[in-house]
Amino acid sequence: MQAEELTAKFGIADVLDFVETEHGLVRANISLDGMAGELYLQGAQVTAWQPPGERPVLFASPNAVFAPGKAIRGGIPIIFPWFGPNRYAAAAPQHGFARTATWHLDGVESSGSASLTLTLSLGDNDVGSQFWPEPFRAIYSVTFARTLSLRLAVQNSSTHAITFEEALHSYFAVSDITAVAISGLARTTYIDKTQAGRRERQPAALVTVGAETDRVYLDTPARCVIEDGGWRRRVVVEKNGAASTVVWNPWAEKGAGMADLGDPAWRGMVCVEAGNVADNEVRLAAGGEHEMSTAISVEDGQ
Ligand code: TA6
Repeated sequence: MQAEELTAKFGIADVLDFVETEHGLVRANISLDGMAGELYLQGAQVTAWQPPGERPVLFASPNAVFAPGKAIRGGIPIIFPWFGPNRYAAAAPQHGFARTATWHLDGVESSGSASLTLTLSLGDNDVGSQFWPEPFRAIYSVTFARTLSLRLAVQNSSTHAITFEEALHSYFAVSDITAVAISGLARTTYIDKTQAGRRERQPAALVTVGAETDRVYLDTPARCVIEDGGWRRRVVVEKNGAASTVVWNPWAEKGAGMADLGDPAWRGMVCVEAGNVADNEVRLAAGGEHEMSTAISVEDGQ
């Protein structure tokens, strides 16, 4: 559906409208009681969320590419149905097909000035992936409010069990990556992707970043808090149905080498992702439904 049709069908004056960008992507603009948000139908990707009186909470790369079929660098890409490179098909796109597919907007629910929920879906008919030819339906609901709430449900429409990985690959804006500490991962095991997947133990209570960091923390359903000493704020990431937590920053060399990120943009982001990855991948019975959700909120820091 085109932007005008979507605005006619779902638009709410001064709260929600849809635009088509110069590159042909459709974006929803949300404005609610001083809270601002954005979501692209491509990837059902939230690219902005800013509660009233707060700095932007989500990082959007100044060099991001907004083009059909291209992953957008920033916001909250949906990673599904595989995380990273596909273990069984080297030719498959990194991080699955959900983030570059165009999702359907199925519904909008508004509760006055308090919150606005968009519900989107994607099915096997929309993607027809040779790399993951499973009959499925994914339903994603995003609630923009003082808290940003995201819920991804996956339905197995086949007569056999399916297996998949998933993540809400959230990019958080930070004052500087060296001023950040992440709690909620102490004494857990992580897969270190900078060390060929070696498994390590997280010793310290707080995760800090002083070099390229690319870790899949296993069996970590607890909430995480990103303490930003520079902006004196805490970003709280609650998780449900998500057993893994991914922490990523490419650091200087890789960051500068990424055309859609660059230097010094890499300093202003940290990914803390709720997901089910590697050992925590989801095995879903025939006809079953799996749900994962995350809620992001901001508190004043020390
Ligand atoms: O979530 C961390 C990670 O898997 C890293 O390995 C890094 O590749 C990052 O995702 C970004 O991936 P992308 O395909 O968006 O460049």
